[in-house]
Amino acid sequence: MKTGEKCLVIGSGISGVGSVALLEHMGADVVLYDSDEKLTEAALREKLPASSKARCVAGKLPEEILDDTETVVLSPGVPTDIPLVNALREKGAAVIGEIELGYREEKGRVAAVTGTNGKTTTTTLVGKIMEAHLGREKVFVVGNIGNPYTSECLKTGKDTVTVGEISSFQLETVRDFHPAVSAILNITPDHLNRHHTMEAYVAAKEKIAENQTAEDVCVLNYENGYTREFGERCPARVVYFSSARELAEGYFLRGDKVLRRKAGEEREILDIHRDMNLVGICNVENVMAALAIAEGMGVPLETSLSVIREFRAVEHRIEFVAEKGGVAYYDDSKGTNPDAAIQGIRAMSRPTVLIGGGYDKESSYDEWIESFGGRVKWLVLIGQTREKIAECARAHGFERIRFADTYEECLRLCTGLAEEGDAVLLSPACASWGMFKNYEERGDLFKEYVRKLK
Ligand code: UMA
Repeated sequence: MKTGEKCLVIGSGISGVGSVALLEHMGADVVLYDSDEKLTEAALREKLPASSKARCVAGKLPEEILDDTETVVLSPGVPTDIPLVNALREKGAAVIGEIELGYREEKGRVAAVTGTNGKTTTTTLVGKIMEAHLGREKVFVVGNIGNPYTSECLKTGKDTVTVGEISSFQLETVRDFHPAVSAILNITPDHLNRHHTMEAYVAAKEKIAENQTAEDVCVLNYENGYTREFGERCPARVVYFSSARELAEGYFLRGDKVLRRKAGEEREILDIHRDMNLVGICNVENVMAALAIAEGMGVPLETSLSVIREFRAVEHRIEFVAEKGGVAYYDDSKGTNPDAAIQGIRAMSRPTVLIGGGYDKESSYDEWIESFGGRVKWLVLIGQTREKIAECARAHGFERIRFADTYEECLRLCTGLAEEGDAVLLSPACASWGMFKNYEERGDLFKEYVRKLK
């Protein structure tokens, strides 16, 4: 980046704020822009450090900025095909994302994890394994997990490792991003309102490996059609994992044991009950992926195993909250799409009162409803998607549905419906946007409510 380069950062969330600081450090002339008309110039300025000289613009972007901009840095939540971004592209501006910008200052090695579900658990676990291997000060865990890459990249050095949780929104705008080890955990329909087609969503996920070579590693799920097929044309050396069959090469499950086959040699790695504290087959897959990523990063197996044995559920991911009045409460607020929510239901061993509904990502709910089996006894619905889900549930013969207008009412309703020996599961199959700031806020309120119950 040349000194004085005219850069436009779109979005004033944590990615935008991180990008402005990094660009100013690089000597760029920066404009921070947010299209939210409710925001003001002063509100944007408040988000930046006092020393920042960035110009702040909210609402409509003046024409002269559009003409002057040389590089645009998009926050993940900004669609790449909106008229503003298209206009900037047509005027010759280079369009990159926040991850790409952070990567330009990366000096160490990178392990990057994507996938529709399991990203946060796997990224957190890999981060902890890398910390056990290298020491905490040598590891940075960044990306969709809630920590912008641009806020950490300047701290990297030759001997550091960055572990990134990278969403499809973030992958759309990478160019030179080149992890030593990448992983695509699974791909199932999600975010179709943003990517429009499944093909575009899959293509975004595959970009995680686009700059990799045969010297790099890409960890893929053999049991997902998209990722298995990608393995046949992936530029990196592929390591597969499978929870459903024995593989000639890779990590797989046999009974309760995870095994590794490599160059014809077979080794038992762990027992999923004795050595893991996480529940559900999805977590066995996440652990296998983490083992493969850590191996790719050169971590001795014993180090990975000692971390896995201690590792507990990530917050808001099928997290046990408390047992009150004989009812077990689970927070799976991170179940923000039907596939993730299916994993939540599968992990339940008690009759379950399920909380569903939220922001409409144009998902289809059929498979989620079909996964209820006999487990879900009541479905309590809230948010924008509640009618759509109810209609789908009824079409599948599931009638035990209740509606709530507020979150508070929904939680009270669940407590009333649950009997001793039941579970209440918050696993909405929808994003929280519109009702909450994010899924964390939705999960935190649930946990606060449960903890206050007598
Ligand atoms: N905005 C515009 N123009 C637009 C769209 C948005 O100006 O066209 C503005 C909004 O008014 C808002 C700002 O952009 O002020 C928000 O930017 P953002 O949505 O990119 O949010 P950040 O705070 O920067 O957080 C982002 C990720 N958010 C999204 O992808 C929606 C965070 O992932 C991520 O943790 C963070 O960067 C750091 O990397 C959250 C997420 O929901 C957890 N991710 C999705 C998911 O997991 O399903 C993909």
